[in-house]
Order: sequence, then structure tokens, then C-alpha cells
Amino acid sequence: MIYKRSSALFGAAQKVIPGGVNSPVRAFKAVGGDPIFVKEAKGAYLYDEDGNRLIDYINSWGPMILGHAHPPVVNAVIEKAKKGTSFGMPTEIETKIAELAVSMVPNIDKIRFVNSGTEACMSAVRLARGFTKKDKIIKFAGCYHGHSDSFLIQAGSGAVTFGSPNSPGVTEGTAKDTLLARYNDLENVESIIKSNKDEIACIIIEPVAGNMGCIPPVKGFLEGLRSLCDAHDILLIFDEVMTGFRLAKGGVQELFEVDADIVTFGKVIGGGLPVGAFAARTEIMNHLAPLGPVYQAGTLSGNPLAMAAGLAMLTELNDQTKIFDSIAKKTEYLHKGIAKVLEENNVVHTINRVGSMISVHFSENPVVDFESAAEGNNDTFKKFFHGMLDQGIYIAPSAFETWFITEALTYQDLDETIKAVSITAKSL
Ligand code: KE4
Repeated sequence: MIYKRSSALFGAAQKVIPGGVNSPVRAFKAVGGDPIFVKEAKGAYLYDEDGNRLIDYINSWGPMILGHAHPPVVNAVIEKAKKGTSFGMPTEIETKIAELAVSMVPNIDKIRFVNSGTEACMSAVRLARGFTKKDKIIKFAGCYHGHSDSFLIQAGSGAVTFGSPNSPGVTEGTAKDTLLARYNDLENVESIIKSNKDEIACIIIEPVAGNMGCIPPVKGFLEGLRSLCDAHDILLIFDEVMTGFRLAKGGVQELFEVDADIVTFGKVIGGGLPVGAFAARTEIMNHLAPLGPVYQAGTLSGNPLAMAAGLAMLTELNDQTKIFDSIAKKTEYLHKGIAKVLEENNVVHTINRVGSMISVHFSENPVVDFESAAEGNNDTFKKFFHGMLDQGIYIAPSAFETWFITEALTYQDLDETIKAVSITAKSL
């Protein structure tokens, strides 16, 4: 594959945009080489600036569950744009998508729309702190909830659970209120709660992790968090920015039948336009301004174009819930095919999968948390990424990401992908 024009465009971008990208993971830093500049996309395919067609397993990091340039979404945006693009005033369409989302997801009575998953998670934590009048939060090493200060915290030295900033610009003052736990380790969570009695406002978690590769909760883990939260007056926040409207109509709450107190959304809910949201029962949501004292706002929140895209997307997913089963079956087919050809080529690996989220780890041990995810062989991953790209397959440019399967993929595309793995495996 030739990427001359992408490289030239990357050179120009770097002169005026830090690192040439508007979000770091796009820069290929984890895999090397210049990022691919996409010209357009349709269905399961990307068409880059050098005329290459790539089968897309990122789908804008999740939103394109029905495929790129999906006509009902595109047409809804075009029609809405003709009537104006933003008013900063309430519009009926915001109520319509809110009513639909509330009808699709368990345990939520009200929803507030924002412009990104970060904003949704940041606001959900502020709401939890305001509602419980407690300051500390528990997050899990390896889970990502966006770039708000409270989340950019890494494990402190040794086993100490007090976090320390993992980015300049995040203060020690902020870090001290974020406690870090190990994913899938209920005892660890319980000990942190006991060491911070009556100080913890919420536990925020990716109920199926997607930012350390795909990591499912072990049996009983989510249920255990629910019990701990009930016993210690802590709110449980499910960050469903990735999993919401992807793993089931009602997300992970429906899939695993565990109730969250606050749920955050992004990606799919906006149909590819900038939308995040957070939702909860009335008792909690009514603490939000203008009703209650917890302030949260946004000029473009509930933007009519974004709402039109999101409403078209959720309407289709709500009307055709068989889509969730169809993409889960495609993902299982892909999983089995990739595993077979990697085994045939004696490539040490493990594959994690939940619904239409899947990740390939070049590690012989099970990947159940950040530590085990970090044991993966990154050099092998880099070769795998570029080998697949050379075969016209675009997977996540980082071993700590998840592949997102779109309904637009055909079984022929999946076979082409499995064949590409077979060819690439010979060079690993
Ligand atoms: P955004 O602010 O990027 O819309 O959402 C933040 C976020 C929150 N919660 C979860 C579970 C997420 O996965 C994300 C964002 N996901 C990354 C992919 N790992 C977005 C890609 C990027 O950062 O460019």
C-alpha cells in the first residue's frame, strides 16, 4: 500500500496542529509510521488519500455501528442543517432522543446531553459528589473515562492506592481524591473503601473495559461492586461511552443485569456527531442546574444536528434489536477465524471478546486487568498492525484498544480479514 499523500498531509498538519492530530491516539505513536489520512468512508470501508480501500475495524472508535455514511443518519443531518445549525435554545428533537434513550436503557429516568464522553464522565462524577456530598472517587487502572483531570491519574508508587497525576497540569490536590483499584479485583476495591470510610462518592468503571484492549468483568465482579456501593452509600457509575447502545439496546446493565446509579454515553449515541450524555434516576438527576445546585452547562449541548444524527441511529437500533445479535455473531466468527490461523502459525496470543468488541493480545496469559494487558508483546503487536494495514485492514493503532465491529461488515470482509491475519502471522 502506498501512503505518500497521507505522509505529505501529515507533514503539513504537524506545522499547525500539535503532533498533526486532534487526538493523540490517531498519531500512530504506539505503532510507528505516519498516520493514514482518510478522504471518505462508506459502510465498512475507508478510502484514504492515496486511493487505498481499507476494511475499518475502528469505526471512529465505536460510533459507526451501522457503517460509515449510513443513509438514515446522513439524510437526517442534511435535512436538519437546512433549518439552522444551532440555536442555544431548547428544541423538540432533544426531547425526542431523550425519551427514546430513556426507554431503551434500564434504571434511568432523565438524561442530560453534552458534547463528548469526557464531558459526560466529568459531569457524572461532579453530580455524584454533589449528590453524596463526598469527595473521593474510585477508578480502575487501565480504564479511560476521557481527559478530565480527575481521570488522568496513574497508580502511585508500589501498591499504594493513592493516585498520582499521569499528566502535567493535573495537580496533587486533584489526584488525592482519585483512588485507583485493580480491575476484576473485588477484594482490592473493598480494602480501598475500608481505608477511606465515608469519603467515597462514587466508583466509576467501564463495565466491559475497552481501553486496555477488551476486558470482560469476571463473574460476580459487577454484582460485587453493586453490593459494596449499596453497603457504603457509594454511587456506581457505569461508563458506557463504548458499550452503550453497542453491546445491547440497554447496554451492559441489560447484558449482565447489574444496575448502575449513573450511566454515561458517547460514540454511538451521537451517530458520529459530537454527543455525550449522562443519565440516572430522577432523584439524582434533579440535583443538576437549573433544578438543583450541581452546575453543568454547554453552548452546543443538545445541538440539533447532533441530535438528528443520534436520533436516527438510536431509532434504527431500537427498531431492529436483531442487529446486536448479528454483529455479535460476526465478531464470534472473526474471533474463531483469527484464533485458528494464529494457532496454525504458532503465534502466542489470547483474544478477548464481548459482543461486538474484540481485542487480540500477544500474550500467553489471560488478560484480565491492566497489568496482564501490559504483558502483551508490543513489538509483535506493531508488526501485526502494519502487516494488517499492508493487507488493507485497519485495526486499532495501539495494543490497548478494542476493535469495533460494524453491522456493515459482510462475511466476505471477515474472511478477507482472517486471510490477512494468516499472511501477517507468517512474519510475526
Ligand atoms: P471522548 O471524550 O473521547 O468522546 O470520550 C472519552 C471516553 C470515555 N469513556 C470511554 C470508555 C472511552 O473509551 C472514551 C474515549 N475512547 C477513546 C478510545 N479509546 C477515544 C479515542 C480518542 O481518544 O481519540
